[in-house]
Formats: sequence, C-alpha cells, structure tokens
Amino acid sequence: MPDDGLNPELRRELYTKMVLIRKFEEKLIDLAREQARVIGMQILSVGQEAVAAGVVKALEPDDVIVSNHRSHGHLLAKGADPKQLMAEIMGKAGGVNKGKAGTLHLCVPEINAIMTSTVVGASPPLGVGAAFAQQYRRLPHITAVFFGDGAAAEGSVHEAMNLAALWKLPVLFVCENNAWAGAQCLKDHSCVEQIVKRAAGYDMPGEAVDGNDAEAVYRLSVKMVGHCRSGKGPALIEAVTYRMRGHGEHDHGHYMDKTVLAQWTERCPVRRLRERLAGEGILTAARCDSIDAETVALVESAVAFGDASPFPEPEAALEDLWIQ
Ligand SMILES: Cc1ncc(C[n+]2csc(CCOP(=O)(O)OP(=O)(O)O)c2C)c(N)n1
Ligand SMILES: [Mg+2]
Repeated sequence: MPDDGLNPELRRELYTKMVLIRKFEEKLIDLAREQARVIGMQILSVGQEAVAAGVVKALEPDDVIVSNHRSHGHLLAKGADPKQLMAEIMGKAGGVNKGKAGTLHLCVPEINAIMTSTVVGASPPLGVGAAFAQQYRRLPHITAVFFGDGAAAEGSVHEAMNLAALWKLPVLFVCENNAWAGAQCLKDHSCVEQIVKRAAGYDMPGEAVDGNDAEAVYRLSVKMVGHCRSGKGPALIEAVTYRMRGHGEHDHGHYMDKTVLAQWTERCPVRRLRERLAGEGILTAARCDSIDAETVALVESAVAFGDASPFPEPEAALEDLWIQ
C-alpha cells in the first residue's frame, strides 16, 4: 500500500521523479528547435511536474492511468522507460509504440498507462471505460485520469463524471488547472473558475490542492485513491498550477502576462521540493546536484538511443492493427 506518511525515502523519490520529468522535457525544448530531430508538436508539462509525480506516487503499479495531450510527465511518473519514450517521441522504431504514435498518441500498456487522447475531453470517458472494466472484473484497481481545465468545459467530461458517480466506478478524476486552454484563459471559457465545485454536482468528493506542491498533491491523492478503491465511487482532484510555456513549443505564448509567469516561476515545484528537503536535511545540496547530473546523463542516453534507432519501415503501418 502507498505510504501516506511521506517518509524521507518517498520524498526523495518524488523529487527524483520530478527532476526526471523536468530534464526530459528541457531536452525536448532543445530538440524541438532542431529541424526534424523530434516530430510534431511538443506539448510539455514544465512547471506541472508535481501533479504527475504526486498523483502517480499514490497509485499501485496495477492501477491504470489515462492521459491527454500533455502526457510525458504522467508516463514518466508511472515508470515509462525514458529511452523508449524518447525514441517514440522521435518517431523511431525503438519507441514504446514502434514509432507509430509520436508524442501525441503515446501509450505504455506494460505499465498500465493504457491510453492517451489528444481529443480534448476524451480522456475522462476513456478512463470511465477502464474503470468500468475494473469494476466488472472485480479487480481491486482504480483508474486515474488526467485532463485540463479546458477539457473540464467539454460535455464529454460531464457525462463521464455523471456515469462514474452513478455506477460508483473506481475513477480518480485529476484536473490539472493550468489556467490556459491553448491561447484562451479559463475565465474566458468557463463560468466556474474552481473546477472542484463541479464535484458536488455529481455527488462525489472533490478537493483542490496546490498543484505545485508535490507533497500536498501526494497526500490528497492518497486520500482520494483510498476513496475510489473502497468502492464508494469516483473522486475529483483539482490541481491548481500554471502552464509555464506556450501551449506547445510552436507557441511562444505572447498572450501570457509576463508578471504572472514570473510569480509562478517563484513557485517552481522542483525547486520548492528541493529547498524543503535540503532545509530538513533529507537531501544535501550536493546530493541534489548529483541527482540532477545523473538525470541529465540518463536523458542524454535516451536521446542517443533514439538517434540510433531507425524510423519504422512503411510496412509496419499495417502491423498492430485491431480489426473486428
Ligand atoms: C475536441 C478538441 N477541441 C480542440 C482541440 C485543440 N486543442 C488541443 S489542446 C487544447 C487546449 C486544452 O486545454 P486544457 O484541457 O486546459 O489542457 P492543457 O493544454 O492546458 O493541458 C485545444 C483547444 C482538440 N485537440 N480537441
Ligand atoms: Mg489547461
């Protein structure tokens, strides 16, 4: 069972995982600027690492996650191999989906990261389907589904929440409220700015949390995961965070207020946890530096793995198809 005591080892793991997500995506920022080194839009979770790390840490390995277009952090937190993930993002045959998914259609079934959907608002109904299967098969597992504040305004999300609550499905809805949906800010597309208020409409527990505090996210996740696993039905977490870059690396975010960005930079989840753990003597500054260096080396080896892998053969497009 997950330890909700936030012991030192667990806190170090949270930190290490967030560093991995940050360094992995910082590398993607570099690669996205090189012509054809990575293919397609790079939609990153820089600044939102605490949500992925905190929620997934509260799950069991057999629990399922369903993610959306901003998925790298969720997948790395769940245990995806950085080398195969990087190769996939590069569109290479050595990738987790043999180079046929790219960054936007990733899945890693071996670690129960069974689907991502780039259709905004599609991941909650998919998560409800996975949770229905878990309930139907009487499995003790739950499904955590990640979606954005933009998705929260989609009809499909309301239907998913209604059905999950009605059928008491073991699904944890995790809304990453990063204040933006593309170039549109939350208050311009939703009459309710606190997404968590919607939980009451479906008679399920819902709580908001500082999405830039990995330990707070973890603590709330342990509680909500416990609720979902107990058979009482779904729960909603609203992780309040901020999108620190444009929607993707193609978007320079000229419409974003630089003062607000600077305020959120001060709240960087990676630095906050580092400072807290260093302050409590749980990690020394030197150990933090070596975690950073080891992670950079790991990410470089992932890029080398991707570079060395070939692109898939055209015939491979016809493999792995499911025809009913
Ligand atoms: C149904 C649908 N409408 C529009 C889009 C284009 N689109 C892709 S991501 C995005 C913004 C989503 O915002 P949010 O759900 O808050 O997630 P975030 O990008 O902030 O993580 C939009 C409008 C899409 N992919 N699917
Ligand atoms: Mg958003």
